[in-house]
Amino acid sequence: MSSAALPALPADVARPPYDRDAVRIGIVHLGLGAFHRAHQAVATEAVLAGGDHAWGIAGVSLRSPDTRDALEPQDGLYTVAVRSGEGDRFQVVGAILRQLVAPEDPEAVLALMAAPTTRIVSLTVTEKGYCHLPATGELDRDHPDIVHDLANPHAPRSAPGFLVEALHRRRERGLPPFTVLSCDNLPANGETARRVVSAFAELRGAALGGFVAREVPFPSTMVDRIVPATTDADRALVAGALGREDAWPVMTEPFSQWVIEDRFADGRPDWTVGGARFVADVEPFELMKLRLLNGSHSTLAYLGYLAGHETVSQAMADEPFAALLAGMMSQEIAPTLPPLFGFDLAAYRAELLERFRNPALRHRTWQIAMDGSQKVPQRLLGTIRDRLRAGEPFERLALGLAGWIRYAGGRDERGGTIDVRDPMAARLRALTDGAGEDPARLVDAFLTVQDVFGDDLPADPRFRRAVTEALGRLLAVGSAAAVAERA
Ligand code: CS2
Repeated sequence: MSSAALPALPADVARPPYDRDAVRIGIVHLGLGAFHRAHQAVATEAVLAGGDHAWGIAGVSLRSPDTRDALEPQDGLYTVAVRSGEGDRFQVVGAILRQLVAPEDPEAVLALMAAPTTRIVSLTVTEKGYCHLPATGELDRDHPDIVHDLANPHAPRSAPGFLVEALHRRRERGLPPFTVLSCDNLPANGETARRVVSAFAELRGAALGGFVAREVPFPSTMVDRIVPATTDADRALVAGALGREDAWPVMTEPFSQWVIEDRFADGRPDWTVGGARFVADVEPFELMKLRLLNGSHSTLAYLGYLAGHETVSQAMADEPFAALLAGMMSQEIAPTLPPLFGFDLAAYRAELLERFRNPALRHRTWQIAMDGSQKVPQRLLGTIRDRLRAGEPFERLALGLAGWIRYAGGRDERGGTIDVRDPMAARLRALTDGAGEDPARLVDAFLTVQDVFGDDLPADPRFRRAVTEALGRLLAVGSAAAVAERA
């Protein structure tokens, strides 16, 4: 794949219809992963195709050079493969004009973020990239990257560290701030970003803290598109369809949704041409998506993995799993959601189940199971809190949560080791190791983790009872049977 190869691609492969040399970089994106490339970059591609050339993207990887190493030799071009039971569509995207690797050259990243032409800094750094305490959303001041960035403000490692140093430089130079656009799956993601960034700025000095609090907009967004990690089989599929190698294509579904609060410091692209929607308040959309989609996804990931299902669509083909999810959505989650005017929630739920069934995507349960400590609070615990407040049952949600506890113990149902990826993995493992196979002791041990559960849930006997009972069933009969009991 390269610019020179574009004219020779098969006719049905979409490609940039604009002159890439005429595009200026207006957006710096932190977190150059597959999700960004299949979501915001595709919407931005539509803006560029529409003739507004002020919004090219410079993509920054905060850790690994892998994406840059794959894309740079391809002139930043890559393929988006949209897959479903109906067939595949391919689009080569040109919106990402530069690729940077922050640890190699933090100064280059800061210089670009502080450039007058940069008007938006967007983020997909995953939940843990915010360096916050998941239970409260506050900056984790003891986080090693935060400690590092406070001592070395000119060579930061964390997203808050980069944002604050770049904003500091803009302020010194009398430039307007950029808009910080969080595109991560966090509740009130803009507000979460604002809290950690302004707390970090405040630690660097009251004047900088005040500037961030007063001048920098942090609109919230709801992002939705399923993007499983790319495999070698996917690369082979794309090479076959394009007649060229693409070192790192991204695989996704037809569905895509992006809802954005319309609060920008210095202009923005008209992402509506790429299907986005601008609203005054994103929160109801975010809650709906995080609770219905991600809450179900995580439930399916833990329970499905334990039952031996490798992918989401395999788990969905196991009827009790699909029934558990349908019941959880309609009876336990939907009643907690604020009404969204003109929105058909039942149709949305049905569509979600169809999306999870997509037979053309191989979305591994193990991938979704990652980083549970960072995901569970907004995906399951908020919903459970609302159910407790309303005095209503939540046994399916409790089973999903028990699935996480069982999974985090690191042993599957056949005694094999689970490769648990989570910033708290060692801590959680130690808790479960001490508690053996006794559900009550396991739950007691887990509920000491206030960073995840807060102090309210551990103090609620109804919560403790429901989770202990669910975990008891998981341990006694295994995941498949426990799911069938509650389906
Ligand atoms: C998934 C999400 O990996 C995960 O945790 O639940 O990435 C999910 O696919 C997206 O949020 C869909 O928009």
